[in-house]
Amino acid sequence: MRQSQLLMPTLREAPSEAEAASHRLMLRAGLIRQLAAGIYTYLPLGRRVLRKLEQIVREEMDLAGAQEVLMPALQPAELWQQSGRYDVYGPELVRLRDRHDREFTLGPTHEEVITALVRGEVSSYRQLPMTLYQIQTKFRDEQRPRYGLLRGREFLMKDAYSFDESWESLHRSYTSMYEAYNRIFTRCGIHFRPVEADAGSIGGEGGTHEFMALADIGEDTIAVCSACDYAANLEKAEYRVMDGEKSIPTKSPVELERHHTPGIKKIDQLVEAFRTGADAFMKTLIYVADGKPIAVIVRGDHEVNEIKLKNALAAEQLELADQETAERVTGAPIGFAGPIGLAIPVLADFAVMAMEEGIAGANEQDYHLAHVIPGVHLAQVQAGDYRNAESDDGCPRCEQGRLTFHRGIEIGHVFKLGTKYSEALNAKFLDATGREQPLIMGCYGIGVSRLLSAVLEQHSDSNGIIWPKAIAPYHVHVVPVSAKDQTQLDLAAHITARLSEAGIETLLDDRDERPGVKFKDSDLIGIPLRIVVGKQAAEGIVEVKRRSESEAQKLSLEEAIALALE
Ligand code: 9G3
Repeated sequence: MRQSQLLMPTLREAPSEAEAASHRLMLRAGLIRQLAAGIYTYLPLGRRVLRKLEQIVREEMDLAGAQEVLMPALQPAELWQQSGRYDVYGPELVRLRDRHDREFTLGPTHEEVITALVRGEVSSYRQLPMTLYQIQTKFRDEQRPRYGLLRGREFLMKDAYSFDESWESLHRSYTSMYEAYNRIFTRCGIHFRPVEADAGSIGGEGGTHEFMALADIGEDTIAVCSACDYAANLEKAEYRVMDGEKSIPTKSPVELERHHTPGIKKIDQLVEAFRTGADAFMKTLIYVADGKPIAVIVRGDHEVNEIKLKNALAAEQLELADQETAERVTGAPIGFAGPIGLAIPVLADFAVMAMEEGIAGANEQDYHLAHVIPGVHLAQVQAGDYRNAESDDGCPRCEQGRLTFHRGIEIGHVFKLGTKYSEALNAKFLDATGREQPLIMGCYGIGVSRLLSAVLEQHSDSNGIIWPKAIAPYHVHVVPVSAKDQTQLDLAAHITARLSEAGIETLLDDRDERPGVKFKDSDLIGIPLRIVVGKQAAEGIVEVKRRSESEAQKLSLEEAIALALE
């Protein structure tokens, strides 16, 4: 390809609103341009990379035995009403009406559509197991699209759906997808970790794993064991509850002490006032779960994990109580809430139950109580794991490991759905005994356009992009130094022709630009191998440099071509 013809508008600087490194690089290297918030056009270089990512996904899906389909983006609202999700999602679900005034959604995902399709086509266990997938544009009207392709409103997803006759068979389908994901992300050159995750809104009865690309810009936090392969999204991460933390110490009851603590509500104020550590306090938070107020207590130095709390309560909706509700149920402003004397259910984290005694709000404005003893004052509470795992907590799986925390970008998510959608949409099959059973489903997503951002978050330096070879937009960048020196231009053209004939994707910088501009652009767009044709062109000597290395080497024409063909 001749660069003088290529639509590749590089920029010296990225617009200030681009915060993520990958977003800045995509704009500067001319990979994408924004049409509207969270909505992008892929320019030729970006499209070439996206296509290579798609192709890796497609190859591994096909190898895993999945069959490619392509479903519509326009989905009749009736399907979402049958699955009960039409009213669950708010403005994030794009809704529209057709010319006959019938309601449709622009698909954010395709559980309903694929289940309705299979309902009509699969009727016997002999047709199972079956996994279908597509690579298709999804629409989610995010409130805050940001970081370029990391969180867009229109994006490319590979979504696969498996159909099995039994849970054992689903486990095999799930494992097959899980292993394919490991191969896909490895081939894309991504540093990633599969982690145990929470099923979230999609529901489903089985396990679920997320694939996290390690990157500081990532919105997710994962806990990783230093010794074994345990890794989990912080939403779900467990930790080894130290032996002591399960048993409630039997401390002889002493009188509760009322302390006047005017306006002292925050843990750091309490630490100051009582001259003790945050771990000496019992922090009481009031939540509303499906409309009912509940109190949860965690140690002062811990944070409530709302996903764990919601799962423990089997609640559909969970949110912090507002000031008015908190005052009504505790008799005191937020900050003076405590576990004693509440008429609502109280849940206490194991670490609180393991305290000999603690200081807690007195449920009275400007007062706290010392010598709250779990064995005495919290005997009726529901003890459980309601806190976030902390760095350096013990690993829940192995004896000696410690948890470390990392930021991650969710690039894949696999779910065991069970029969949630097949029952809602009446997708059944006749089993080997002739009985009608609901199909057992799994669903498996990869953010293909998000992958592009994840790769750039991990593969760049101060000069620009460093593409992994498998997904680079071109393999070799041929750069004649002087656009006026016919010898250099001829040799550069010759090299480009030789490589192209050999199937090497080659970009020739035939622009009439100063050498400095050419080299800056070459470093920016990050093509893995550069062949510079300069002063020694007449002697057939060129300079070859890998984008991933700092040193260049002088080679003969044939050596350079041989290297490029490797
Ligand atoms: C919606 C909207 C946003 C959504 C969903 C539905 C996320 C929704 C979860 C999934 C689950 C899996 C198949 C591929 C893998 C992920 N955001 N999810 O269901 F209506 Cl507006 O999409 N789907």
